[in-house]
Amino acid sequence: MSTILITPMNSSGMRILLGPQTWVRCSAGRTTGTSILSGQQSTYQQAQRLLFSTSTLVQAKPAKKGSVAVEQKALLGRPSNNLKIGILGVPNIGKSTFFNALTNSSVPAENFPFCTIDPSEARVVVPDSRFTWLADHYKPEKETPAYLTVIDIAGLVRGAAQGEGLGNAFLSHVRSVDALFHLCRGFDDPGVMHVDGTVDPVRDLETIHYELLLRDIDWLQKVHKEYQAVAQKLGGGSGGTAVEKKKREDLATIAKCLAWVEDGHDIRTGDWTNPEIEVINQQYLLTAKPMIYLVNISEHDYLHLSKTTLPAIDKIQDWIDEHHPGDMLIPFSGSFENQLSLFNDSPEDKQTVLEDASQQVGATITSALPEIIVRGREALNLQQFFTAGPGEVRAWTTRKNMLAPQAAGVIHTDFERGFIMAEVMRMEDLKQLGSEAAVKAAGKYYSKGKEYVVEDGDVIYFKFNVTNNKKK
Ligand SMILES: Nc1nc2c(ncn2[C@@H]2O[C@H](COP(=O)(O)OP(=O)(O)OP(=O)(O)O)[C@@H](O)[C@H]2O)c(=O)[nH]1
Ligand SMILES: [Mg+2]
Repeated sequence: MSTILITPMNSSGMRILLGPQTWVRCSAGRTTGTSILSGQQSTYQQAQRLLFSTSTLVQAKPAKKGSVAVEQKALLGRPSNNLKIGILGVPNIGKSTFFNALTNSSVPAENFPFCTIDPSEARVVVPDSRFTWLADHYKPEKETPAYLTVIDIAGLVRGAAQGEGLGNAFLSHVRSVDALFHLCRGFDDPGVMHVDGTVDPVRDLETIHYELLLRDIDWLQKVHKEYQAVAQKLGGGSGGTAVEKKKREDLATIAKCLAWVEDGHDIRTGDWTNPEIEVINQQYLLTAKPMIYLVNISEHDYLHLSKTTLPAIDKIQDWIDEHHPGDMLIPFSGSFENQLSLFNDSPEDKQTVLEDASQQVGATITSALPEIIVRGREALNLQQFFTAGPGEVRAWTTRKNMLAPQAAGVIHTDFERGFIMAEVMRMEDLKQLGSEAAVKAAGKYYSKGKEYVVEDGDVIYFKFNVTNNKKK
């Protein structure tokens, strides 16, 4: 598990050290909890089988009568559990090299712009010490971890919103993903050409942001014009189709969004109400997508990151703080990760390489990729709950804020339809007390009803009745 050290920063937030070389800075209040990372790599079987237990239950206390329900904040983005993160950036900066190292793939990564045209997709196991613990504890026949789906997309150049480079095709690839690793080049190498002639990560970040923003402005202007025409046609009367009435109702939110982007802000940085978020989610706006910034630095800089500050990284961080406060920055080295990935089939050799590198520089060197995967999944607002038993330990992916019956529906639609209750153990209780029996004996095995919001890391057994007739 990686250590998280917090050192004071300026007024904009805190600097957080994630192991010796990966650091991120984020605004106060946006730091995440316990790291779920595990350094262990293993191969997992993918068969699916579920186990259910009948057990002594502790009934969860019902909410007090008259208590005020706290409204859950709606999430920007598609309401799906099958979300994808794309790799975004200007051409020829190491996006495909990063994709290959991250997903153990071998898509072309050559030294010319627009080497990538069609997007590539791959899945990568999400490292999670809780899953590893469950697998060690239950010693199941099958292990099915959580995955992150990553898409390598084509490079974007200035003017893309007007059709430059791959233009609209590229932007439709960005539209099809749910969050973005925004990669920029921080390494100097005269052998690797840059489309703008020089290495300047902040300029590159601005290029991309400007194009995404232009595209959203263009889109919202069209939608605004259309909704405005409908609203004028309907006036305040009761006429019009349901679709037209909805457009009239949504016009105010569209106007608010348009003003926001025309002012130079990303949609995701706005403070939107839940009904506004519902309207925004219908528009698939590019600047609504969560973004994690990755700076590809040289191997030398990466290895010495814990000992020196890099002006390039500070400049990027300042730019993020000013324009996109709260977004995360993670430095990594594409060439270092690429070399490490050659040892993916031999974890011992990989460990030796890391130990050698650590000895050489006098600091603990680790791969940045596990942290990047975990942060990418968090950016997608995905979390996992577990089912565990001797047959299978499995991580199930849900969006955050999901109610127990919906989470049960991720396993099978029958579970949602016939949901009776969820028997829930908290992972911390299970780890601390050592076994399911001990958790039950301690009165920490809870029975939760259909209003229960599933928490990240819950170990759940669903009870359901499939003899119910389907609702017509
Ligand atoms: N020196 C150095 N070269 C790198 C690094 N990462 C990638 N490269 C080189 O940069 C060139 C472009 O790499 P790609 O991974 O294809 O870049 P890309 O961003 O996917 O490029 P497009 O698909 O054309 O947009 C290749 O020659 C890589 O070997 C790095 O960390 N250091
Ligand atoms: Mg590429």
